[in-house]
Amino acid sequence: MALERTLILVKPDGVQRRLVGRIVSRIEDKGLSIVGMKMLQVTPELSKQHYAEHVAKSFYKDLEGFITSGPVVALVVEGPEAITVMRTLMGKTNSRESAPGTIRGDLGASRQMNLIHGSDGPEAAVREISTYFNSHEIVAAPNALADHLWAKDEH
Ligand code: D4T
Repeated sequence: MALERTLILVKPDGVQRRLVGRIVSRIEDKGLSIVGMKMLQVTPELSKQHYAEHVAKSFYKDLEGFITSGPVVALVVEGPEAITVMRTLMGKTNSRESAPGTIRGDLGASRQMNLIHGSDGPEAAVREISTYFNSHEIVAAPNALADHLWAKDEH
């Protein structure tokens, strides 16, 4: 099973609503490792880079206004199939449709203000991690609990 890294953002709504701790706790509760973490302000330039696939869409202007409206917390999260595990933990993009038990399903009710971003595949993860983090900001952190979280063939 692939050990993966994924780029996670707690979006400005999550920071303003004082949900950073609860969201980070849910990632830790799942057994995933945080190997990078910082707070930053997304600029319009960074937003266009991050949301390159959406720049031409009708909702982009509002999306840029939202993602640049306040600080975000960026994390690099590592674990077996971390990209898919995080997407499942986050829930569907539209928080009104996200299942209870997911971060968006439990804590939000908006499509745009959906609290958290997670890379949607391995290529996006590599690109997004290098967009937000320098290599020296990522810490190699062997998971001492791995043998209690996953079977040998799962990690
Ligand atoms: P991110 O990238 O923020 O984790 O979101 P998703 O991967 O879950 O969803 P996405 O790329 O389809 O959308 C990016 C971002 O745009 C917002 N959005 C989306 C919006 O404001 N209006 C819309 O109509 C859509 C489709 C929500 C997430």
